Amino acid sequence: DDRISGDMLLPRIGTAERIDWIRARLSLYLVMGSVNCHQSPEQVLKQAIAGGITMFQYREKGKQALRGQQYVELARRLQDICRTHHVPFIVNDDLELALTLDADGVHVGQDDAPAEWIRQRLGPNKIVGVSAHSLVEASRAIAAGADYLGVGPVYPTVSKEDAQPVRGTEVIQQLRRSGLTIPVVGIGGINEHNAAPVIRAGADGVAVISAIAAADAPAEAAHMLKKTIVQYL
Ligand code: 3NM
Repeated sequence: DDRISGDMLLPRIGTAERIDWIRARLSLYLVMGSVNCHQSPEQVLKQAIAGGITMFQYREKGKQALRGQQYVELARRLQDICRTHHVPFIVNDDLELALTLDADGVHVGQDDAPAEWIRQRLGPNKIVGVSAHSLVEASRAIAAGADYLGVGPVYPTVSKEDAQPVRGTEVIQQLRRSGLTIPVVGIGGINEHNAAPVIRAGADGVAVISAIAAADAPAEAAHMLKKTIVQYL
């Protein structure tokens, strides 16, 4: 079935409509787990949606991360919220959870399961995102069937322990200069004050954790970020 997050229709893989659909939903991508939140994850997600996020990734990582039943139950609750508001719900690095929940897609890094495998197991009617840190990794991800790329870290981040060296907007520019048109989000240390160069470099949006999840007012934070992005898109 090609219906995702409740009743949205994901256009067929390989079509221009599919690419446009993904691109539009990358403009403000919230990535989050319970560890990143200063209030309940459900409250943060609801406020972030009210503030204008366009996609959500459940990323439950780190020493304090939920496990087992609690991990699955939080995922279900966040997925419900996403469905109600027609926001795609993507699972970070856990194909089995994505299949169990019938999530809208999976995002994998370079050290996770290969993107080819994820695409094969999910089929064409789900979203596959891949983290890429270079032109070579980007090209491989595209060949493997990625719908979009996450490129980072653009700026220093406190949210990922094993983050690669900071690359600024260089890799994003390089991808675009080399003619790659795949939808791209910049990630890593992005906030309303430094988002503009990411979009100007050729990204279709930004993915953030702390700028929204750790904000005192997530709705306000999302809204301010969205304003900046839309202005430069
Ligand atoms: N991936 P924040 S950086 C999850 O470079 C993640 O691929 C990165 O969190 C990458 O917005 C990162 O708080 C953390 O900096 C992003």
